[in-house]
Amino acid sequence: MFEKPAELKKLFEEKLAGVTATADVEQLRIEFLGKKGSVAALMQELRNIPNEQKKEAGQAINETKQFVENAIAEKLEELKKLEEQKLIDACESYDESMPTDNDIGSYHPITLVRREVENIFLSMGFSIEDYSEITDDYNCFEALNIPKHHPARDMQDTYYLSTGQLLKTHTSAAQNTILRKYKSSLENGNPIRAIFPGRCFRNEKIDACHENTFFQMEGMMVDKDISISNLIYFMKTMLSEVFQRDITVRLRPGFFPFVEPGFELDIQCSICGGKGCPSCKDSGWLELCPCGMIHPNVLTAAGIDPEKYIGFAFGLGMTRLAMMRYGVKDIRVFNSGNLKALSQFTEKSFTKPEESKEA
Ligand code: FA5
Repeated sequence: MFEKPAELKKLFEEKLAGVTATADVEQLRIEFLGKKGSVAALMQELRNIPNEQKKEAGQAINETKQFVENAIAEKLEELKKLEEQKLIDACESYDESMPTDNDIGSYHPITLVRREVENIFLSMGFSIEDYSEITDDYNCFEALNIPKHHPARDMQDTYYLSTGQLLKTHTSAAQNTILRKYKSSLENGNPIRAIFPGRCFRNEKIDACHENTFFQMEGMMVDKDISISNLIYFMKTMLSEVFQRDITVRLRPGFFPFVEPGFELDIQCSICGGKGCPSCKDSGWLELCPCGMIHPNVLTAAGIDPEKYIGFAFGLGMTRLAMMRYGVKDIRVFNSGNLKALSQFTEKSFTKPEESKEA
């Protein structure tokens, strides 16, 4: 009877029980499953085993190998969850009732997050654009391939002024203006790379993750050879820079008349770690950054030839990003004017971008 697989399994179990960090799991994997690891060494020993025992010994080694593989995968999963929870708990350091010794005032958390995201996109060659909060039906809807009576308008009812103008419901309202601004530069061979943060307004039923006044940041890139891979790359880079760790996101199909194809990019709720809570409406996920490839009609509306040019656009929910970034459970805190709560966020994690204008 070839005892070594059972002995190896026992040794592995003892070592695994002492592992408390994901990095150590990798060490253990190399030790047991690596090319020069214990399981491979056991395989080598098969050569010296009498032929009639080879089959049984081979099976025992394979079973041990399988056991080690499964146990490592399970342990990794378990430790990842624990480590994530630790980060979440650390991010929950904000306490509304804490006294503040801040006599000189502080930046609003949305300003802090906005600057962080601006810095990230500046470093990737994007320009920062400004756009009015008051716009008109054409820019907010028509130029975005949302004609009158289109059902997509129902989701974005807003406040209308007596002039017929309206408060913008999304930062996409600036797309046509920005595309026109850079059209000739594009035709001279310079890709359009722009972000435009701004305040949006909607007739909204308010709850822990919906406000009637909130911030978004739109982004667009247009050139001759842009693909969905470019879009995903920029989204991933931005999120991992903001959170300084890998973030669990999911991409699913989403319909927006101004992109084709369109996606919903959701982020796992960092308040509950994906278990479900009021901040994410018990789903474990928060819609954060819808995106997609710019619809040809939108390019045409801006005088850009969709046969020659292609691009992506995204609409980042900045207020929700601030919730996730700082562990704020209720979106209403941001517009509350409660200085005790709002002055607890510090600016230590950003530097002011030169091109950015103060809100
Ligand atoms: C839009 O506003 C699209 N303009 C986004 C877009 C841009 C799609 C470019 C494709 C290409 P939506 O209504 O889902 O989509 O809002 C975008 C994000 O803004 C949401 O994911 C969410 O993070 C945030 N948001 C929307 N409504 C609210 C609200 N009432 N309160 C707080 N955040 C909100």
